[in-house]
Amino acid sequence: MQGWENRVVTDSRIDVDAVVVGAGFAGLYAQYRLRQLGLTLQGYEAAGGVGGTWWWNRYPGARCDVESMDYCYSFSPELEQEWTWSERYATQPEILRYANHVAERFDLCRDIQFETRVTAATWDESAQRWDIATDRGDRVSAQFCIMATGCLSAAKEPEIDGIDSFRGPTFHTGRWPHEPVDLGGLRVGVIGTGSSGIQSIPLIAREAAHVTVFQRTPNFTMPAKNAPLDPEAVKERKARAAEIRQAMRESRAGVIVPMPEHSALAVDPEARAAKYDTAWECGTLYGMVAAFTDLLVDRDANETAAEYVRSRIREIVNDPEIAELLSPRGHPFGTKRPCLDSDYYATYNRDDVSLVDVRATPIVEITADGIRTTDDHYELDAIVFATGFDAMTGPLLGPAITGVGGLRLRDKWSAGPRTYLGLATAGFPNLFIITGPGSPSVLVNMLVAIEQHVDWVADCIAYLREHDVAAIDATAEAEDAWVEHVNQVANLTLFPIANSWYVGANVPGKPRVFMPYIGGLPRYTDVIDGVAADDYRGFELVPTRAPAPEPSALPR
Ligand code: N01
Repeated sequence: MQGWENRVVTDSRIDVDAVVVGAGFAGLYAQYRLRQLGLTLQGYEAAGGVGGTWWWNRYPGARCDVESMDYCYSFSPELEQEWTWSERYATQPEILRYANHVAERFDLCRDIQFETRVTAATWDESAQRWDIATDRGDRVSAQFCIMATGCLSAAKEPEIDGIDSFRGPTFHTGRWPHEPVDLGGLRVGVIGTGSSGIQSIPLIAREAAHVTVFQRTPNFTMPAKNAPLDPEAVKERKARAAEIRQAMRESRAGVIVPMPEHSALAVDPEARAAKYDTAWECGTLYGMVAAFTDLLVDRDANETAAEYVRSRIREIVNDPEIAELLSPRGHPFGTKRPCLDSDYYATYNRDDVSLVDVRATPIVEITADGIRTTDDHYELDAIVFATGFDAMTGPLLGPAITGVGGLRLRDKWSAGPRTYLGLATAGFPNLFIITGPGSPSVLVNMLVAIEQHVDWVADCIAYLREHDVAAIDATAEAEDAWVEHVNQVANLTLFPIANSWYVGANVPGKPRVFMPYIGGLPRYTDVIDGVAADDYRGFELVPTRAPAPEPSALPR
């Protein structure tokens, strides 16, 4: 638990203007903005402190792959000036220190109850309010419910027989213990080669006696080129902070990336290779993707980038067979989220690291002392599950959310998430989602997306209060049109082809829907700002009822 004094609610029901679920970057900023409006608030957070994803993901090597000076709040120029990041890509402990600093500096925890999970939210039609319950027995009535629950916060263990029979310790990267974990001298198995696996494997390899990586799908990863920040560059950047922040908000992905001019197929092979060399060396997530105009929409153009990465893998990895196993061939470059790494491919040159292709020889079971595939049994002392998350919808469908007429969100979304603008879902009035499905969210710098959403929601609530509106609900027509638009834009790209968490492919039984909005921030900003300017077009606004007259004032 943090040292702050929290408001602990007893089992009697309390009334507040808004409940904010989550105390990650979205929840903290929501506390800040809504308090500014004079709202009474109750926050709930399942973790023991602030920071959201950075509170939970403490695995070795965890760091952000958006540059630290871009991956932080912009709402307070003073905060931006006083905080100085130490590295180009901040580590998890440094980001968590930042979250704690912000919380303390703006006194954001005074209305947050930690170690408390919201279990249910039920719309009370007669009161036009949400009735919210927690796993600690709290009951709260709130006019607004803000779901700041994150996109990648529902950790997912793999469905493997015998998972509970393993005698040694097991860890999930998204639920890493808070006490130090000593893997020294152990034979460690790692399942999963997404961002979490790719970041942690090189560090685990340095510590463990032997690492066996169980890879189902190789991913594209590029060198992060991480380094300490140059104090002069930091000074210069701070001097131009306002201008840069504005440019980030107006950019396609919430970070400033030089926009490409040419098709990958319109330049000769030498020019193309030179462009990819520069992108590879620049050490950013977006460099390669933005090298040419058509990498994410044209299969042949994409293949040039994919083959370039494979050629780099062959250069780095000594054993040609291992290099080939590490080379992604089943999905276009960039359509599963690419990664940034430090020494990932080179780690496979170590004698104490082995790679098992579990696409060719699937895992059959976890035994008391290891992992059995169709081909072999691997003896292990510890297992790390770097198996990802039930992304985007998982955190929203965890609590039982029930809207108008008893409609359950789980039923409404049984064929995939349906939202209006990624901010609201029809039939669930006054429920706002921060960076929800149908918004750019995970495709852009999350901090930019979070500030945009919280600002939009806060402005909306201010409008409702000014205009005596009790409830706001997306109309089914506006929602249908938005969902269709989100799908149409996604289908213009190569993204839906890949079995990624963007389409829910990593969760058995999850409906296959491309969840984020891929139209880019500028287009999205125009839409949501236009909706607000047009008195919340596409929403139905229910006026506050006049209070019931006093009995003495009733006509006799
Ligand atoms: O999860 P993932 P993650 N048997 O879903 C494999 C963000 N993030 O935690 O691809 C065998 O990407 C699975 O295989 P497959 C970032 O947005 C950011 O790594 O489904 N393997 C895959 O290889 C990222 O994209 C940062 O075939 C199994 C892996 O597990 C997102 O979080 C750092 C399996 C899961 O990869 C998620 O990343 C970390 C099974 N039964 C995360 N089940 C940074 O900012 C799953 N897999 C740097």
